[in-house]
Amino acid sequence: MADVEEHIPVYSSLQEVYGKGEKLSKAQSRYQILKRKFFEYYGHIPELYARAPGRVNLIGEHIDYEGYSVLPMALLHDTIVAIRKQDPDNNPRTLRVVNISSHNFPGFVFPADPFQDVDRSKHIWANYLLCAYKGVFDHLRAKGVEIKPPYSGYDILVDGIVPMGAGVSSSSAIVCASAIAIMAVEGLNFSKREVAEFTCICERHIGTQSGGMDQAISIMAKKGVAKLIDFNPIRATDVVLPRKGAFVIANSLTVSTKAVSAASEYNYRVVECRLAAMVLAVKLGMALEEIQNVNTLSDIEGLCIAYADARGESSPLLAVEAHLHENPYTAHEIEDIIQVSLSDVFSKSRACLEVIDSAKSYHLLKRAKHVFSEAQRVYQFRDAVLSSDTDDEKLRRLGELMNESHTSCSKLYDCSCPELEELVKVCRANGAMGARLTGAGWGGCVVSLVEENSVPCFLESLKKDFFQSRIDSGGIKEGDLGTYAFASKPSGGAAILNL
Ligand code: NG1
Ligand code: MG
Repeated sequence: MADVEEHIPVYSSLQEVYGKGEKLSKAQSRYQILKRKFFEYYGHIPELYARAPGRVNLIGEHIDYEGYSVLPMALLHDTIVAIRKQDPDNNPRTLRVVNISSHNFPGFVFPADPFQDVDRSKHIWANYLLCAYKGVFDHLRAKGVEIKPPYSGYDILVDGIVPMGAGVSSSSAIVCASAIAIMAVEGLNFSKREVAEFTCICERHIGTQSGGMDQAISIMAKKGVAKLIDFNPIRATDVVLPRKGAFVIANSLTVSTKAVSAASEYNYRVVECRLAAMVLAVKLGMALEEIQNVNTLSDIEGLCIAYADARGESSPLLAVEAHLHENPYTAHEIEDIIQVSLSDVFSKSRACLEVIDSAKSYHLLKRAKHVFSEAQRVYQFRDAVLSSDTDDEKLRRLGELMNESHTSCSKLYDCSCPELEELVKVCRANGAMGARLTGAGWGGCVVSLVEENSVPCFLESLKKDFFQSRIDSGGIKEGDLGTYAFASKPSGGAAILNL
Protein backbone atom coordinates (compact mmCIF):
# COMPACT_ATOMS: atom_id res chain seq x y z
CA MET A 1 0.00 0.00 0.00
CA ALA A 2 2.80 2.39 -0.96
CA ASP A 3 0.38 5.01 -2.32
CA VAL A 4 -0.60 6.44 1.04
CA GLU A 5 3.03 6.92 2.09
CA GLU A 6 3.78 8.99 -1.02
CA HIS A 7 3.84 12.75 -0.75
CA ILE A 8 1.56 15.21 -2.50
CA PRO A 9 2.93 15.52 -6.05
CA VAL A 10 4.49 18.78 -7.15
CA TYR A 11 4.04 19.62 -10.84
CA SER A 12 5.50 22.36 -12.96
CA SER A 13 3.05 22.18 -15.85
CA LEU A 14 -0.73 22.12 -16.07
CA GLN A 15 -0.60 19.32 -18.60
CA GLU A 16 0.55 16.92 -15.89
CA VAL A 17 -2.76 17.49 -14.10
CA TYR A 18 -5.27 18.36 -16.77
CA GLY A 19 -4.02 16.34 -19.77
CA LYS A 20 -4.37 17.84 -23.22
CA GLY A 21 -6.96 19.45 -25.46
CA GLU A 22 -10.01 21.35 -24.32
CA LYS A 23 -9.56 20.47 -20.64
CA LEU A 24 -6.05 21.86 -20.68
CA SER A 25 -7.02 25.09 -22.40
CA LYS A 26 -9.89 25.66 -19.96
CA ALA A 27 -7.50 25.07 -17.06
CA GLN A 28 -4.91 27.40 -18.58
CA SER A 29 -7.38 30.21 -18.70
CA ARG A 30 -8.46 29.61 -15.07
CA TYR A 31 -4.86 29.80 -13.87
CA GLN A 32 -4.17 32.92 -15.96
CA ILE A 33 -7.18 34.66 -14.48
CA LEU A 34 -6.14 33.59 -10.98
CA LYS A 35 -2.67 35.00 -11.48
CA ARG A 36 -3.96 38.30 -12.83
CA LYS A 37 -6.62 38.74 -10.14
CA PHE A 38 -4.16 37.77 -7.43
CA PHE A 39 -1.90 40.59 -8.59
CA GLU A 40 -4.85 43.00 -8.65
CA TYR A 41 -5.85 42.13 -5.08
CA TYR A 42 -2.48 41.74 -3.45
CA GLY A 43 0.10 43.54 -5.62
CA HIS A 44 2.17 40.35 -6.05
CA ILE A 45 1.80 37.19 -8.06
CA PRO A 46 1.11 33.92 -6.19
CA GLU A 47 4.03 31.87 -4.92
CA LEU A 48 2.32 28.65 -5.93
CA TYR A 49 -1.03 26.96 -6.49
CA ALA A 50 -2.65 23.87 -4.99
CA ARG A 51 -5.59 22.02 -6.44
CA ALA A 52 -7.86 19.33 -5.03
CA PRO A 53 -10.73 17.57 -6.83
CA GLY A 54 -14.32 16.90 -5.85
CA ARG A 55 -15.50 13.31 -6.04
CA VAL A 56 -18.44 11.15 -6.85
CA ASN A 57 -19.08 8.25 -4.52
CA LEU A 58 -20.01 5.19 -6.59
CA ILE A 59 -21.15 3.09 -3.65
CA GLY A 60 -20.83 3.05 0.16
CA GLU A 61 -22.99 5.91 1.43
CA HIS A 62 -23.06 7.06 5.03
CA ILE A 63 -20.75 4.32 6.19
CA ASP A 64 -17.34 6.04 6.23
CA TYR A 65 -18.05 7.49 9.68
CA GLU A 66 -19.03 4.00 10.81
CA GLY A 67 -15.55 2.77 9.88
CA TYR A 68 -16.56 0.97 6.69
CA SER A 69 -14.87 1.06 3.28
CA VAL A 70 -16.27 3.19 0.47
CA LEU A 71 -15.71 3.33 -3.28
CA PRO A 72 -15.47 6.82 -4.79
CA MET A 73 -13.65 8.31 -7.77
CA ALA A 74 -12.32 11.85 -8.20
CA LEU A 75 -13.90 14.28 -10.66
CA LEU A 76 -11.92 16.63 -12.90
CA HIS A 77 -13.84 19.46 -11.21
CA ASP A 78 -11.53 20.99 -8.64
CA THR A 79 -10.79 23.86 -6.33
CA ILE A 80 -7.61 25.82 -6.95
CA VAL A 81 -5.97 27.86 -4.23
CA ALA A 82 -3.40 30.50 -5.18
CA ILE A 83 -1.27 31.55 -2.23
CA ARG A 84 1.55 33.80 -1.12
CA LYS A 85 3.06 34.00 2.32
CA GLN A 86 2.91 37.60 3.58
CA ASP A 87 6.21 39.40 4.13
CA PRO A 88 7.40 38.84 7.70
CA ASP A 89 7.39 42.61 8.32
CA ASN A 90 3.73 42.82 7.29
CA ASN A 91 1.94 44.20 10.33
CA PRO A 92 -0.48 42.98 11.49
CA ARG A 93 -0.16 39.61 9.79
CA THR A 94 -3.45 38.30 8.54
CA LEU A 95 -5.14 35.53 6.64
CA ARG A 96 -6.66 37.33 3.66
CA VAL A 97 -9.01 35.26 1.55
CA VAL A 98 -10.74 36.22 -1.66
CA ASN A 99 -12.87 34.12 -4.00
CA ILE A 100 -12.80 34.49 -7.79
CA SER A 101 -16.56 34.48 -7.58
CA SER A 102 -16.47 37.48 -5.24
CA HIS A 103 -20.06 38.36 -5.99
CA ASN A 104 -21.36 35.17 -4.37
CA PHE A 105 -18.50 34.64 -1.95
CA PRO A 106 -17.24 37.85 -0.33
CA GLY A 107 -13.65 38.16 0.86
CA PHE A 108 -12.57 38.01 4.52
CA VAL A 109 -9.61 39.06 6.62
CA PHE A 110 -8.85 37.01 9.74
CA PRO A 111 -6.09 37.49 12.29
CA ALA A 112 -3.03 35.33 11.56
CA ASP A 113 -3.74 32.80 14.30
CA PRO A 114 -4.13 29.17 13.30
CA PHE A 115 -5.50 28.27 16.72
CA GLN A 116 -8.54 30.55 16.58
CA ASP A 117 -11.94 28.88 16.77
CA VAL A 118 -14.04 28.49 13.65
CA ASP A 119 -17.23 30.44 14.31
CA ARG A 120 -19.93 27.88 13.50
CA SER A 121 -22.72 30.32 14.13
CA LYS A 122 -21.89 31.95 10.76
CA HIS A 123 -21.91 29.51 7.88
CA ILE A 124 -19.47 31.36 5.61
CA TRP A 125 -17.40 29.80 2.82
CA ALA A 126 -14.15 31.04 4.34
CA ASN A 127 -14.72 28.81 7.39
CA TYR A 128 -13.48 25.90 5.25
CA LEU A 129 -10.23 27.79 4.81
CA LEU A 130 -9.97 28.41 8.53
CA CYS A 131 -10.45 24.68 9.10
CA ALA A 132 -7.53 23.93 6.80
CA TYR A 133 -5.35 26.64 8.38
CA LYS A 134 -6.02 25.15 11.83
CA GLY A 135 -5.57 21.64 10.47
CA VAL A 136 -2.02 22.18 9.22
CA PHE A 137 -0.76 23.71 12.46
CA ASP A 138 -2.73 21.41 14.79
CA HIS A 139 -1.12 18.55 12.89
CA LEU A 140 2.35 20.04 13.29
CA ARG A 141 1.73 20.54 17.00
CA ALA A 142 0.52 16.98 17.32
CA LYS A 143 3.84 15.91 15.79
CA GLY A 144 5.61 17.77 18.58
CA VAL A 145 6.65 20.86 16.60
CA GLU A 146 6.54 24.03 18.67
CA ILE A 147 4.35 26.71 17.03
CA LYS A 148 4.70 30.17 18.58
CA PRO A 149 3.40 33.61 17.66
CA PRO A 150 3.87 35.68 15.62
CA TYR A 151 2.26 33.32 13.17
CA SER A 152 2.71 33.60 9.40
CA GLY A 153 0.08 35.46 7.39
CA TYR A 154 -1.11 34.41 3.94
CA ASP A 155 -2.78 36.00 0.94
CA ILE A 156 -5.11 33.56 -0.75
CA LEU A 157 -7.33 33.52 -3.82
CA VAL A 158 -9.71 30.62 -4.43
CA ASP A 159 -11.35 29.35 -7.61
CA GLY A 160 -13.70 26.38 -7.19
CA ILE A 161 -15.74 24.66 -9.87
CA VAL A 162 -16.96 21.68 -7.86
CA PRO A 163 -20.78 21.99 -7.72
CA MET A 164 -21.78 23.12 -4.23
CA GLY A 165 -24.24 21.43 -1.90
CA ALA A 166 -24.40 18.68 -4.48
CA GLY A 167 -22.91 15.72 -2.62
CA VAL A 168 -19.74 15.84 -4.73
CA SER A 169 -17.54 17.18 -1.99
CA SER A 170 -16.98 20.83 -2.82
CA SER A 171 -16.25 21.33 0.88
CA SER A 172 -13.38 18.87 1.07
CA ALA A 173 -11.95 20.16 -2.20
CA ILE A 174 -11.51 23.60 -0.65
CA VAL A 175 -10.25 22.19 2.67
CA CYS A 176 -7.70 19.91 0.99
CA ALA A 177 -6.51 22.49 -1.55
CA SER A 178 -6.10 25.14 1.17
CA ALA A 179 -4.27 22.81 3.55
CA ILE A 180 -1.87 21.73 0.81
CA ALA A 181 -1.29 25.31 -0.32
CA ILE A 182 -0.42 26.41 3.24
CA MET A 183 1.81 23.37 3.71
CA ALA A 184 3.60 24.08 0.45
CA VAL A 185 4.40 27.76 1.17
CA GLU A 186 5.68 26.63 4.57
CA GLY A 187 8.00 24.17 2.84
CA LEU A 188 6.14 21.18 4.29
CA ASN A 189 5.00 18.11 2.43
CA PHE A 190 3.43 15.43 4.58
CA SER A 191 2.49 11.97 3.32
CA LYS A 192 -0.87 11.51 1.63
CA ARG A 193 -2.02 9.44 4.59
CA GLU A 194 -1.25 12.25 7.02
CA VAL A 195 -2.94 14.89 4.89
CA ALA A 196 -6.04 12.71 4.38
CA GLU A 197 -6.22 12.12 8.12
CA PHE A 198 -5.76 15.66 9.37
CA THR A 199 -7.99 17.26 6.72
CA CYS A 200 -10.80 14.89 7.79
CA ILE A 201 -10.35 15.92 11.41
CA CYS A 202 -10.07 19.64 10.72
CA GLU A 203 -13.13 19.77 8.43
CA ARG A 204 -15.21 18.70 11.44
CA HIS A 205 -14.69 22.21 12.87
CA ILE A 206 -17.51 23.14 10.47
CA GLY A 207 -19.80 21.08 12.68
CA THR A 208 -20.56 18.08 10.45
CA GLN A 209 -19.30 14.92 12.15
CA SER A 210 -18.27 13.44 8.83
CA GLY A 211 -16.16 10.43 7.95
CA GLY A 212 -12.96 10.59 5.95
CA MET A 213 -14.06 9.55 2.47
CA ASP A 214 -13.99 12.93 0.76
CA GLN A 215 -10.58 14.05 1.89
CA ALA A 216 -9.10 10.58 1.31
CA ILE A 217 -10.20 10.37 -2.32
CA SER A 218 -9.35 14.00 -3.05
CA ILE A 219 -5.80 13.35 -1.82
CA MET A 220 -5.26 9.78 -3.03
CA ALA A 221 -7.14 9.66 -6.32
CA LYS A 222 -5.34 8.37 -9.38
CA LYS A 223 -6.30 9.06 -12.97
CA GLY A 224 -8.22 6.23 -14.61
CA VAL A 225 -9.18 4.29 -11.48
CA ALA A 226 -11.76 4.49 -8.73
CA LYS A 227 -10.50 3.72 -5.22
CA LEU A 228 -11.63 1.37 -2.51
CA ILE A 229 -10.90 3.44 0.59
CA ASP A 230 -10.48 1.67 3.93
CA PHE A 231 -10.22 3.47 7.24
CA ASN A 232 -8.30 3.02 10.50
CA PRO A 233 -5.73 3.15 9.02
CA ILE A 234 -6.54 4.83 5.72
CA ARG A 235 -5.72 2.76 2.67
CA ALA A 236 -6.63 3.27 -0.98
CA THR A 237 -6.73 0.40 -3.47
CA ASP A 238 -7.17 0.89 -7.22
CA VAL A 239 -10.46 -0.32 -8.71
CA VAL A 240 -10.35 -0.53 -12.51
CA LEU A 241 -13.88 -0.04 -13.78
CA PRO A 242 -15.21 -1.92 -16.83
CA ARG A 243 -14.18 -0.06 -19.99
CA LYS A 244 -17.64 -0.05 -21.56
CA GLY A 245 -19.22 1.80 -18.63
CA ALA A 246 -19.43 5.50 -17.88
CA PHE A 247 -20.72 7.40 -14.88
CA VAL A 248 -23.05 10.34 -15.40
CA ILE A 249 -23.55 12.83 -12.59
CA ALA A 250 -26.81 14.78 -12.63
CA ASN A 251 -27.86 17.45 -10.16
CA SER A 252 -31.34 17.32 -8.62
CA LEU A 253 -31.05 21.12 -8.26
CA THR A 254 -31.96 20.82 -4.60
CA VAL A 255 -29.21 22.02 -2.32
CA SER A 256 -28.21 19.69 0.48
CA THR A 257 -27.99 21.80 3.61
CA LYS A 258 -26.55 19.15 5.89
CA ALA A 259 -23.82 21.40 7.33
CA VAL A 260 -25.81 24.55 7.97
CA SER A 261 -26.73 23.60 11.50
CA ALA A 262 -24.94 21.11 13.71
CA ALA A 263 -28.25 19.48 14.59
CA SER A 264 -28.55 18.61 10.91
CA GLU A 265 -29.90 15.35 9.59
CA TYR A 266 -26.32 14.23 8.98
CA ASN A 267 -25.25 14.49 12.60
CA TYR A 268 -28.58 12.98 13.62
CA ARG A 269 -27.63 9.86 11.65
CA VAL A 270 -24.17 9.79 13.27
CA VAL A 271 -25.90 9.83 16.66
CA GLU A 272 -28.44 7.16 15.67
CA CYS A 273 -25.70 4.82 14.44
CA ARG A 274 -23.70 5.15 17.65
CA LEU A 275 -26.81 4.47 19.73
CA ALA A 276 -27.74 1.49 17.55
CA ALA A 277 -24.23 0.11 18.10
CA MET A 278 -24.43 0.61 21.88
CA VAL A 279 -27.88 -0.96 22.22
CA LEU A 280 -26.83 -3.93 20.09
CA ALA A 281 -23.66 -4.34 22.14
CA VAL A 282 -25.70 -4.64 25.34
CA LYS A 283 -28.15 -7.05 23.72
CA LEU A 284 -25.26 -9.17 22.49
CA GLY A 285 -23.81 -9.42 25.96
CA MET A 286 -21.13 -6.76 26.19
CA ALA A 287 -20.39 -5.70 29.77
CA LEU A 288 -22.05 -2.39 30.63
CA GLU A 289 -18.76 -0.78 31.67
CA GLU A 290 -17.39 -1.34 28.15
CA ILE A 291 -20.34 0.21 26.34
CA GLN A 292 -18.92 3.74 26.35
CA ASN A 293 -16.06 2.49 24.16
CA VAL A 294 -18.46 1.50 21.40
CA ASN A 295 -18.36 4.28 18.83
CA THR A 296 -19.45 2.78 15.55
CA LEU A 297 -21.37 -0.13 14.14
CA SER A 298 -18.13 -1.59 12.79
CA ASP A 299 -16.90 -1.77 16.40
CA ILE A 300 -19.55 -4.39 17.16
CA GLU A 301 -19.52 -6.23 13.84
CA GLY A 302 -17.54 -9.06 15.46
CA LEU A 303 -20.24 -9.57 18.10
CA CYS A 304 -22.95 -9.59 15.42
CA ILE A 305 -21.03 -12.10 13.34
CA ALA A 306 -20.46 -14.35 16.35
CA TYR A 307 -24.23 -14.24 16.92
CA ALA A 308 -24.87 -15.25 13.30
CA ASP A 309 -22.14 -17.88 13.38
CA ALA A 310 -23.73 -19.63 16.32
CA ARG A 311 -26.85 -19.97 14.17
CA GLY A 312 -25.09 -21.24 11.07
CA GLU A 313 -25.31 -17.86 9.30
CA SER A 314 -22.77 -15.19 8.44
CA SER A 315 -24.41 -11.79 8.12
CA PRO A 316 -24.33 -9.20 10.92
CA LEU A 317 -27.88 -8.30 9.85
CA LEU A 318 -29.25 -11.33 11.68
CA ALA A 319 -28.40 -9.81 15.07
CA VAL A 320 -29.81 -6.45 14.01
CA GLU A 321 -33.14 -8.00 13.06
CA ALA A 322 -33.26 -10.08 16.23
CA HIS A 323 -32.35 -7.38 18.73
CA LEU A 324 -33.58 -4.02 17.48
CA HIS A 325 -37.19 -3.05 16.98
CA GLU A 326 -38.85 -1.24 14.10
CA ASN A 327 -40.47 1.56 16.11
CA PRO A 328 -38.24 4.51 16.87
CA TYR A 329 -36.63 4.48 20.32
CA THR A 330 -37.05 7.27 22.83
CA ALA A 331 -34.01 8.61 24.66
CA HIS A 332 -35.44 7.15 27.84
CA GLU A 333 -35.70 3.64 26.43
CA ILE A 334 -32.11 3.76 25.14
CA GLU A 335 -30.78 5.08 28.45
CA ASP A 336 -32.56 2.25 30.22
CA ILE A 337 -30.80 -0.31 28.04
CA ILE A 338 -27.31 1.16 28.01
CA GLN A 339 -27.46 2.54 31.56
CA VAL A 340 -25.79 5.82 30.62
CA SER A 341 -27.44 9.15 29.92
CA LEU A 342 -27.27 10.37 26.33
CA SER A 343 -25.68 13.60 27.49
CA ASP A 344 -22.85 11.53 29.00
CA VAL A 345 -22.52 9.41 25.86
CA PHE A 346 -22.01 12.52 23.73
CA SER A 347 -20.38 14.78 26.31
CA LYS A 348 -17.29 15.22 24.11
CA SER A 349 -19.14 16.35 20.99
CA ARG A 350 -20.91 19.69 20.94
CA ALA A 351 -22.48 18.83 17.57
CA CYS A 352 -23.96 15.58 18.88
CA LEU A 353 -25.21 17.27 22.05
CA GLU A 354 -27.13 19.68 19.84
CA VAL A 355 -28.72 16.70 18.12
CA ILE A 356 -29.92 15.04 21.31
CA ASP A 357 -31.26 18.37 22.51
CA SER A 358 -33.71 18.54 19.65
CA ALA A 359 -34.26 14.88 18.65
CA LYS A 360 -37.53 13.32 19.75
CA SER A 361 -36.74 9.72 18.85
CA TYR A 362 -34.13 7.51 17.21
CA HIS A 363 -34.47 4.96 14.41
CA LEU A 364 -32.01 2.27 15.31
CA LEU A 365 -33.12 -0.75 13.28
CA LYS A 366 -33.35 1.03 9.93
CA ARG A 367 -30.02 2.83 10.34
CA ALA A 368 -28.12 -0.30 11.38
CA LYS A 369 -29.67 -2.29 8.52
CA HIS A 370 -28.55 0.34 6.05
CA VAL A 371 -24.99 0.51 7.37
CA PHE A 372 -24.34 -3.23 7.50
CA SER A 373 -25.97 -3.94 4.13
CA GLU A 374 -24.29 -0.99 2.41
CA ALA A 375 -20.92 -2.11 3.77
CA GLN A 376 -21.52 -5.53 2.18
CA ARG A 377 -22.50 -3.94 -1.14
CA VAL A 378 -19.18 -2.09 -1.36
CA TYR A 379 -17.30 -5.40 -1.34
CA GLN A 380 -19.82 -6.97 -3.71
CA PHE A 381 -19.21 -4.06 -6.09
CA ARG A 382 -15.44 -4.50 -5.85
CA ASP A 383 -15.79 -8.30 -6.30
CA ALA A 384 -18.00 -7.82 -9.37
CA VAL A 385 -15.36 -5.54 -10.91
CA LEU A 386 -12.64 -8.13 -10.22
CA SER A 387 -14.69 -11.12 -11.42
CA SER A 388 -14.04 -12.91 -14.68
CA ASP A 389 -17.47 -11.95 -16.03
CA THR A 390 -17.86 -10.13 -19.34
CA ASP A 391 -18.06 -6.35 -19.24
CA ASP A 392 -21.80 -6.53 -19.91
CA GLU A 393 -22.39 -8.89 -17.00
CA LYS A 394 -20.24 -6.75 -14.74
CA LEU A 395 -22.08 -3.57 -15.64
CA ARG A 396 -25.43 -5.21 -15.01
CA ARG A 397 -24.30 -6.36 -11.56
CA LEU A 398 -22.78 -2.99 -10.66
CA GLY A 399 -25.99 -1.27 -11.71
CA GLU A 400 -28.04 -3.65 -9.59
CA LEU A 401 -25.89 -2.90 -6.52
CA MET A 402 -26.19 0.85 -7.12
CA ASN A 403 -29.97 0.53 -7.28
CA GLU A 404 -30.03 -1.48 -4.05
CA SER A 405 -27.84 1.15 -2.43
CA HIS A 406 -30.27 3.86 -3.44
CA THR A 407 -33.27 1.98 -2.04
CA SER A 408 -31.44 1.50 1.22
CA CYS A 409 -30.46 5.21 1.42
CA SER A 410 -33.99 6.22 0.61
CA LYS A 411 -36.04 3.75 2.66
CA LEU A 412 -33.76 2.84 5.55
CA TYR A 413 -31.54 5.87 5.94
CA ASP A 414 -34.15 8.47 4.93
CA CYS A 415 -31.56 10.65 3.19
CA SER A 416 -33.33 11.13 -0.14
CA CYS A 417 -35.81 13.84 -1.16
CA PRO A 418 -38.58 14.10 -3.79
CA GLU A 419 -36.31 15.71 -6.41
CA LEU A 420 -33.69 12.94 -6.02
CA GLU A 421 -36.41 10.30 -6.29
CA GLU A 422 -37.73 11.89 -9.48
CA LEU A 423 -34.27 12.15 -11.00
CA VAL A 424 -33.36 8.54 -10.14
CA LYS A 425 -36.56 7.39 -11.88
CA VAL A 426 -35.78 9.52 -14.94
CA CYS A 427 -32.24 8.11 -15.12
CA ARG A 428 -33.43 4.51 -14.91
CA ALA A 429 -36.25 5.08 -17.39
CA ASN A 430 -33.67 6.39 -19.85
CA GLY A 431 -31.42 3.38 -19.77
CA ALA A 432 -29.21 3.76 -16.69
CA MET A 433 -28.16 0.29 -15.53
CA GLY A 434 -28.07 1.72 -12.03
CA ALA A 435 -28.80 5.12 -10.52
CA ARG A 436 -28.46 6.33 -6.96
CA LEU A 437 -28.15 9.45 -4.89
CA THR A 438 -24.51 10.20 -4.15
CA GLY A 439 -22.92 11.99 -1.20
CA ALA A 440 -24.90 12.82 1.90
CA GLY A 441 -28.25 13.14 0.08
CA TRP A 442 -31.24 15.29 1.10
CA GLY A 443 -30.54 16.98 -2.23
CA GLY A 444 -27.52 17.10 -4.50
CA CYS A 445 -26.62 14.67 -7.26
CA VAL A 446 -27.55 11.30 -8.70
CA VAL A 447 -24.85 9.09 -10.20
CA SER A 448 -25.89 6.77 -13.04
CA LEU A 449 -24.05 3.91 -14.65
CA VAL A 450 -24.58 3.94 -18.42
CA GLU A 451 -22.91 2.45 -21.47
CA GLU A 452 -20.12 4.68 -22.65
CA ASN A 453 -21.48 4.98 -26.19
CA SER A 454 -24.95 5.97 -25.03
CA VAL A 455 -23.76 8.94 -22.93
CA PRO A 456 -24.74 11.73 -25.40
CA CYS A 457 -28.19 10.24 -25.90
CA PHE A 458 -28.64 9.72 -22.13
CA LEU A 459 -27.73 13.36 -21.43
CA GLU A 460 -30.25 14.49 -24.07
CA SER A 461 -33.00 12.44 -22.37
CA LEU A 462 -32.16 13.91 -18.97
CA LYS A 463 -32.47 17.35 -20.49
CA LYS A 464 -35.85 16.53 -21.97
CA ASP A 465 -37.31 14.69 -18.97
CA PHE A 466 -35.84 16.55 -16.03
CA PHE A 467 -34.05 19.80 -16.83
CA GLN A 468 -36.16 21.34 -19.60
CA SER A 469 -39.09 22.19 -17.33
CA ARG A 470 -36.62 23.80 -14.91
CA ILE A 471 -35.10 25.80 -17.76
CA ASP A 472 -38.56 26.88 -18.93
CA SER A 473 -39.53 28.05 -15.46
CA GLY A 474 -36.33 30.09 -15.21
CA GLY A 475 -34.80 27.92 -12.46
CA ILE A 476 -31.63 27.31 -14.45
CA LYS A 477 -30.06 28.62 -17.65
CA GLU A 478 -29.83 26.36 -20.68
CA GLY A 479 -26.20 27.38 -21.16
CA ASP A 480 -25.31 26.05 -17.69
CA LEU A 481 -26.68 22.57 -18.33
CA GLY A 482 -23.17 21.13 -18.69
CA THR A 483 -22.50 21.95 -15.05
CA TYR A 484 -25.67 20.15 -13.92
CA ALA A 485 -25.29 16.94 -15.91
CA PHE A 486 -22.03 15.51 -17.18
CA ALA A 487 -20.16 12.25 -17.68
CA SER A 488 -16.95 11.71 -15.81
CA LYS A 489 -14.00 9.38 -15.85
CA PRO A 490 -11.87 8.90 -12.73
CA SER A 491 -9.46 11.83 -12.40
CA GLY A 492 -6.24 12.41 -10.52
CA GLY A 493 -5.83 13.65 -6.95
CA ALA A 494 -4.62 16.78 -5.21
CA ALA A 495 -1.39 18.43 -6.31
CA ILE A 496 0.89 21.39 -5.79
CA LEU A 497 1.65 23.46 -8.88
CA ASN A 498 4.79 25.49 -9.20
CA LEU A 499 4.05 27.31 -12.43
P1 NG1 B 1 -20.82 15.21 0.93
O1 NG1 B 1 -22.28 15.18 0.87
O2 NG1 B 1 -20.17 15.09 -0.41
O3 NG1 B 1 -20.29 16.39 1.68
C1 NG1 B 1 -20.76 13.64 3.12
C2 NG1 B 1 -19.56 13.41 4.05
C3 NG1 B 1 -18.86 12.08 3.75
C4 NG1 B 1 -19.83 10.92 3.70
C5 NG1 B 1 -21.03 11.28 2.80
C6 NG1 B 1 -22.11 10.23 2.82
C7 NG1 B 1 -18.62 15.61 4.55
C8 NG1 B 1 -17.40 16.45 4.45
N1 NG1 B 1 -18.58 14.46 3.91
O4 NG1 B 1 -20.32 13.90 1.81
O5 NG1 B 1 -17.84 11.86 4.70
O6 NG1 B 1 -20.26 10.55 4.98
O7 NG1 B 1 -21.62 12.53 3.16
O8 NG1 B 1 -21.63 9.00 2.40
O9 NG1 B 1 -19.56 15.97 5.23
MG1 MG C 1 -19.13 18.13 1.78
